[in-house]
Amino acid sequence: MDYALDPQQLRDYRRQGYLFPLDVFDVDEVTAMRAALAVAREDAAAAGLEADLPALLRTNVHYLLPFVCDAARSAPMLDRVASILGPDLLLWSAEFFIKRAHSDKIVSWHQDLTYWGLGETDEEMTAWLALSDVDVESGCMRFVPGSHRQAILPHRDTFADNNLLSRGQEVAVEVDEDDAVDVLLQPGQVSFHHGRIFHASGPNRSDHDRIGLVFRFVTPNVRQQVARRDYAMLLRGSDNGGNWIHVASPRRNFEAADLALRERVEREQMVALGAGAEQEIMRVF
Ligand SMILES: O=C(O)CCC(=O)C(=O)O
Repeated sequence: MDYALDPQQLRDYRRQGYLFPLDVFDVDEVTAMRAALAVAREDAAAAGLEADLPALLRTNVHYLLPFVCDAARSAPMLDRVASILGPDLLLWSAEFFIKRAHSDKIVSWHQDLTYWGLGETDEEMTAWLALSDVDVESGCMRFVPGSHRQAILPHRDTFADNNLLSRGQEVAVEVDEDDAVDVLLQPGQVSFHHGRIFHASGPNRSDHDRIGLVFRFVTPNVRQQVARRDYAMLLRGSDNGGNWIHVASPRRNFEAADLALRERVEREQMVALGAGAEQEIMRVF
């Protein structure tokens, strides 16, 4: 079966800078992923990593958890991503955005590509997978249609404690929130968004955790321009361009060698992510 996007969906993505909802995983698959996340929590506790777990889940989790890579690599996901980015696909990052029930955590208005060191590329795209109901009450994302057509604009750091972004960064222009659309998703549905789209999300006022598993896909043409080098996992097709150091999928949760590799990668990526910041960046993204 081919899950490629149809021409109208492609036009919508190009015009709006996002596309949703896409039915990528069914209820059983979501249940299995929620169970795998629960096992990962237990494994982390058994390995003495409980205190580090929020940070380990928050960034570069594809170095640590096989089920995350399996989801990224699945045909229903990759066929759709390939419709937009082409046949050669790498995973640059995977991240959990979890807002606990009744949490005040928010994400300020920003453009993803601002601090990644990957330039203004059109060849990066995020797939945001809902592993819970995601609605306005639980703090869904909001997108400003068409804002991806702008360049990367200046951002200011807030370092606000309740902001899930590393620097609490927010785009330093007035965002007309009346223009924004709510990204409502059911478990198993995915939204795609362009790396320059203005987006944000509010607190979770619901009784359930809001869980997003986020994949940042790139093509071989994308290049790290600020840090000395960068790393990605080849998921489909080929990459002979030399822009990426290829990493393999983990075989088990939280293996010591994978934890060490992830730490090395994050130290290198920090050069781009922390550029110009007035405070040390504790979380990576
Ligand atoms: O999950 C959220 O609320 C925000 C996620 C986000 O900013 C992103 O995926 O780029």
